[in-house]
Amino acid sequence: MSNDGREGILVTGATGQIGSELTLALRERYGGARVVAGVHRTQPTGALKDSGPHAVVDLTRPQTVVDVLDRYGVDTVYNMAAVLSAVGERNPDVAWRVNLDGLYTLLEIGRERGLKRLFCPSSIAVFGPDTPRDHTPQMTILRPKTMYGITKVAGELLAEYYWERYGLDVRGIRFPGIISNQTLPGGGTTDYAVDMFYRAIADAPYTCFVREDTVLPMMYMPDCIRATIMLMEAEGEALRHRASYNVAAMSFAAGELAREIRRHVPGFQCAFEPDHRQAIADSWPRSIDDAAAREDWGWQPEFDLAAMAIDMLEMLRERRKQGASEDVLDEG
Ligand code: AKB
Repeated sequence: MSNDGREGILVTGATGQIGSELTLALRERYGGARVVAGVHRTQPTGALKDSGPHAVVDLTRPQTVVDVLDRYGVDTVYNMAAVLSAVGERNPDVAWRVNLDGLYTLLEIGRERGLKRLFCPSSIAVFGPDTPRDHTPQMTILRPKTMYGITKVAGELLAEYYWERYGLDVRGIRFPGIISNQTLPGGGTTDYAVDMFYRAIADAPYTCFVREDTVLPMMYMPDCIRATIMLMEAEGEALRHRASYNVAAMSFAAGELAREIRRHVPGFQCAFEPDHRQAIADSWPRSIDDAAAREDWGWQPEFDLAAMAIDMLEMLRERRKQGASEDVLDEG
């Protein structure tokens, strides 16, 4: 497979929670002009707009993808467009179309046009209530109960099929809940972990939508970006899995996070009123065994709960001081 001198990179979902920071990190690493922010409904602003090109990419209209690949000589795609678990339960049809039909479109285009590499994130949502919940193994039962999880299991299998049948180099990670201070997540079950910080920093109380004793695997955004780039740059021969690597960084109960935040924001008040998302959280692992990622491509997280909380609060305080996104920081 030749890439004909192409070296452009496209990030779909580039204005989303992971996509926005990944695009900036890739531009920093490979040069701004090489990395195209693929946007759909939301236009890029600030650094995302100023540091490199952006273009409309709508995975339901394959020609928009092909046009961008041609125009920017793209040979590598990071597919960060996704409908997450909670929104996916409200709109299962949209979750299917975006997560699975969208992936299928990219895989087909990737095969036809000889893409060098394609990153397709998966999630701990591939696991379900029949999966062992502690130190969940790499190879285990995948019987999720959410449409989001179903699309992710099917996506992992599709990716593997395209690798084995067509040699398309598809790679992916089963992300835990991602905690970040730049772009808010949208519609996930693990969003409470981010919301809690934003409320604390605004001196506002928070009502958490899962029980205090709910333990889920989480990861701080810098680790998420580092893991993604590490896997994409890893030697292919070392990879025993394709689009399904377990990765872990930290696991904590929702109540533990509230207590950790309170160590730095003493007056922070957090109540716990579980809603429909509790059932989703209860069907996911409490902790993840990521030995395969550590062995195959040297994965090692840098942030635990204490280090992440300090950095999150520092970054959010800094942004608040600069008056940036006051409206977002104050959002209830
Ligand atoms: C969600 O909560 O849906 C996501 C995920 C774990 O994939 N953050």
